[in-house]
Amino acid sequence: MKAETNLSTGIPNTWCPGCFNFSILAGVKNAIAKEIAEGKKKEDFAIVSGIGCHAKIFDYIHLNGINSLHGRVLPVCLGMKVAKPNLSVIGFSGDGDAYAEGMEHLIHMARFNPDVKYIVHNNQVFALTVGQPTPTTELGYKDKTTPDGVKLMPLNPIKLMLAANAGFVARVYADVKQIEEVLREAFKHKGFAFIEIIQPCIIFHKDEGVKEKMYSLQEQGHDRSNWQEAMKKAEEFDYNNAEKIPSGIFYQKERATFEDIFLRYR
Ligand SMILES: Cc1ncc(C[n+]2csc(CCOP(=O)(O)OP(=O)(O)O)c2C)c(N)n1
Repeated sequence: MKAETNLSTGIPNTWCPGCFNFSILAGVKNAIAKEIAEGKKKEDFAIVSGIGCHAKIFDYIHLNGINSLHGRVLPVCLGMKVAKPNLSVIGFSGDGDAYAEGMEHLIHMARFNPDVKYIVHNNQVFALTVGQPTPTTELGYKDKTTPDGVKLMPLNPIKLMLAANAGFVARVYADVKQIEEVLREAFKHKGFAFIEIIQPCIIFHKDEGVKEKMYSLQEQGHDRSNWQEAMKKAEEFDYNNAEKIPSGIFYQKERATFEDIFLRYR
């Protein structure tokens, strides 16, 4: 509890009251506080955010880092790892940030495999700029920019990350406990960890039954070392409607990291 308190900045919070970003903040702080209680120091961590509602998380966690540009979270994370390979680097993006502007970085980071933990707050809209559709917005979603509704199939980032050879691929709901648990697992994983958080936006993209449809892969005995099974599970939710939505760790396998390959002779 004390360690968690130490992670607070005291900066007034400007998220909407009731925003699920509060749950993400609490889950992340709990996970980091536990790492600190087990011997890590605050100075061992660095955080990076992009631009958007999610990115304000940077202001509310008392750790070193860089509030970077829209879509450029991952190259900044990689730069940090190159400069200081022992830093525990956590990146935060929105779905617009990660899957639109920053998409090329995401694919290559999964391939490069630096030991970076990457959290995507997926509310299926560009929230800060008032609700335009992103690459994961469902068919038919309407806003002022898209009055006839979205006509393009959403991207499935879990499938994309699996195809790009990411070594740790997870999805959880914006629930404090789930976030804490999956981030703790990600910290144990040596390599790039992709964690998508399904985060309702209480203004532009409400939950609409998503939480009830989610079930735990781990409780169902899913074999996270099986890539084909992970792909099958990823297909259960295409970001439109679904009967049930898998959550937890889809896939995990360690391999040489970017640092192992390129920074060995330092
Ligand atoms: C290079 C660049 N392009 C566009 C913008 C405008 N912009 C600011 S926030 C934002 C939306 C962010 O959406 P998302 O990443 O999904 O985060 P959310 O606000 O939903 O948390 C956009 C498009 C910008 N700041 N910089």
